[in-house]
Amino acid sequence: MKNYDIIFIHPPRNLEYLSSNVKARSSYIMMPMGLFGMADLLHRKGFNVKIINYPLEILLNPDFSLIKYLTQLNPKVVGVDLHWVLHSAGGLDILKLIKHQLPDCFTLLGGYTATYYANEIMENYDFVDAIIQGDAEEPIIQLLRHLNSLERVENLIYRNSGNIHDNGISYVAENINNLNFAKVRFLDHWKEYINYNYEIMHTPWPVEMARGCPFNCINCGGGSHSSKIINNRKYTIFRSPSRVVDDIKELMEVSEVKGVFYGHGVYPGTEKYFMEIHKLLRQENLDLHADLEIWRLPISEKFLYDFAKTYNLEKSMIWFSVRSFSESYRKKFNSLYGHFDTSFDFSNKDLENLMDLMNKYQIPLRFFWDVGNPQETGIDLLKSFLYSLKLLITQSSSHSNVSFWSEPIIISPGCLNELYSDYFGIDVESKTFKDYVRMNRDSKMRFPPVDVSVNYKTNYLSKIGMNLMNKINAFVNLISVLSS
Ligand code: B12
Repeated sequence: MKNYDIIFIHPPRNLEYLSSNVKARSSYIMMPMGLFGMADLLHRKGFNVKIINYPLEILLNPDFSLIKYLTQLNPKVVGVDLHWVLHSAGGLDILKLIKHQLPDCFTLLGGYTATYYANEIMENYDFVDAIIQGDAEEPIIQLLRHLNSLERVENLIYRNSGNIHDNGISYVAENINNLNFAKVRFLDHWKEYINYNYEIMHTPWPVEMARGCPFNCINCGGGSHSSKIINNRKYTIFRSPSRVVDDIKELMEVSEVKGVFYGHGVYPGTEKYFMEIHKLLRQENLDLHADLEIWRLPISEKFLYDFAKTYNLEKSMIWFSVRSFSESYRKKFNSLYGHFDTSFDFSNKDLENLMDLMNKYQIPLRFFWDVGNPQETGIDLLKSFLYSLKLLITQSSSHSNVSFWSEPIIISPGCLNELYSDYFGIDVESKTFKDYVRMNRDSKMRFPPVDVSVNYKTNYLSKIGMNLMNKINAFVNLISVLSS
């Protein structure tokens, strides 16, 4: 008799360097928020479910034995998230170990990366029994009900008598209001997870707002075009403001959580949506801080005033990906690729207006900038760097709340840059899933950009040049963060 219907296991980046670097950001202790939604849904449908965060368990007890623990729990299905490609080596190794030691366990993968590379994974790793592709809420219920008739499970690709069968992606979630993302108790050691996630990732608790995205940022594997290709999603859906606030309230009641990271950005089309959330939060009188990304300018003064009125600003942060501080480069990008990706369509004057408003309402603002955008030359990088220095000097002398951050770009599976790399003048090193596995297995999981490298070169920039520039920019970032 099996005790658990399903155990979800969150993998680290790799197992090789885990014990020495488990507390490093790039061991990737953070789990996809969808796991909480699925665990709660399955519980409500009568299934016995639990989540184990493997890097967290090793952090708490270096002698933790997953196999011993699973033997006690005796699950029918073990589901590993392969959402972020950075978990590819760790995810595979955990499933391999489980299949080897507990051959009766049905081994499952899911998430964006597992979906994008589903065929390659099923062909090359026979210890993976199946993958749920795309949105997984309904398919995972179907899987637990029909483990002996897998042809009835939507979105599933699986093995049958040595052959691989793909049921195709027919389930695309249309209503996510029935999901809860605050049911932390399904995770072993959830209190420790909340604390370490904040301490290691510097990210408050993520809240689901939406599925999909209306934009096409060229490096994003979750944009409009990519979502169609990967998950068969043709439009963006939102949770109702009151359901988002229900989750936040519940989280604050059951845990010490005082901050959230909104999983969808603000842009002219979502200002009203966020302001409805803010109104409900103010009615509840919650002492909350929030991280929010601007996905497109302009953002109105009315919205920023509303944000400032709602949150504890000391720990809140609004992020904006400027990508490049060089105005002339952004113009060049816009003229070449603006019909796909409108994120470069703003002037330095727009940036200055944004900083003025942020300073007016004392909202901390962090710019995210990149090295290695398409058709970006050494001169473009220099201009971007010089503008960042100018900002650093002017902002720190006026004691403003503006800072910068950047990380080496790792091309996301299924993003425009990867799908149409020739068109963007990019030569991606990781062409297959196997390449990503190798890259992640080799990572010593130290602080980026120390051992995190870009995985491509461009028409104008070499990999070595981009890695060097990322390290130089990291100093500017650090000074800006310390002086903001
Ligand atoms: C919000 C968000 C975040 C938030 C919240 C993350 C979180 N905890 O979930 C923050 C800002 C913290 C974040 C961090 C990162 N993110 Co992010 N993020 C997003 C964003 C904008 C929306 C995601 C979302 O709302 N998902 C909805 C939730 C409910 O879905 P879900 O958690 O994925 O779960 C569903 C499925 O994936 C699947 N599933 C997931 N796990 C499993 C497991 C099993 C067994 C099964 C069957 C199914 C399954 O079923 C779930 C329900 O349908 C997307 C872009 C986009 N528009 O999609 C990028 C995106 C997903 N992120 C991305 C990346 C790269 C990252 C980082 C690695 C960036 C970095 N270098 O640090 C980190 C991850 C850090 C870590 N692991 O420690 C990439 C992933 C590309 C890829 N294939 O690898 C995306 C696509 C953006 C991009 N740049 O391309 N992210």
